[in-house]
Amino acid sequence: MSLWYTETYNDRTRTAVKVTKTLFSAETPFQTVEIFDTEQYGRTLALDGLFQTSEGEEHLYHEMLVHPAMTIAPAIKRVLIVGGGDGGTAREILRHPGVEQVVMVEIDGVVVEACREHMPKLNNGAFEDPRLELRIEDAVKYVAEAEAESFDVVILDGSDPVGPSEGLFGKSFHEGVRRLLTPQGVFAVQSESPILFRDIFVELVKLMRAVFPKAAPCFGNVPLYGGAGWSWTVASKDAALDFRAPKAERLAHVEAGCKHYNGDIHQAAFAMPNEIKALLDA
Ligand code: SPD
Repeated sequence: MSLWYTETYNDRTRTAVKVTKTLFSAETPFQTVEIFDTEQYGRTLALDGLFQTSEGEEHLYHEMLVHPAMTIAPAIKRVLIVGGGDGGTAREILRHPGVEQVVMVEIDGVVVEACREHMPKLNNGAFEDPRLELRIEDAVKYVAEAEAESFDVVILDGSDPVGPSEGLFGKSFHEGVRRLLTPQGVFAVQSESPILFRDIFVELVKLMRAVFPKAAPCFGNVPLYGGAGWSWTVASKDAALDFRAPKAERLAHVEAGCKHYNGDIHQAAFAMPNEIKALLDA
């Protein structure tokens, strides 16, 4: 028997995917975690009824969250991941040979364990990499207490700004990230859909521009998230950092193993549609 799993965004818009089998379902202290099989995208993770990632199209999300930041950052030795329990972000970061240590702070250990068991392709061995330190704890607290200027890159792979991720969209969290980045450090976040969740997108980019000397969104598509286009935003503590100048050696190494990201995509992704430019400049 199959049924439709429906994610409801508001009273105007929904996305539905046909489910063939439920593989995992649990109520954790933080959220409802579900993994199911789908005909369209293969194994799919949902948290609190909201689609997070799927084996079939996750590369469109994880490659765009990670590689624009990782190819432009002046240094990439120490990287912090906030969230990212499915392991896809860690997998992409660890493909950069220049990375010496990754600290991943995920609030919900159930997400990590369920994804390791039911969606192992997502992490592809990242959790066994000796460079990865997994910490199951609240990232808001971790960021507030971590040593200043101790990370070259911070990648925020959170869910939507409801439930356990709400604090990750606030000013004090972003100021905390700025504090623990090195003077030329780079920060990348998933910044929601500029079409479906326009207000959240605009507010977040403006917040990042207020907290960091430089921040710019890049754009792509993640079909699982409503099909209306998605965004990621990169910020830098160095106003002079050129976001359109990925380092050639890193780019060549990483794009060879990507299904989506490459040098052309990098340039195109930072192109700003007129209506978005007007909203962000308003
Ligand atoms: N609307 C869903 C946004 C989810 C962003 N995070 C996905 C986690 C994938 N690692």
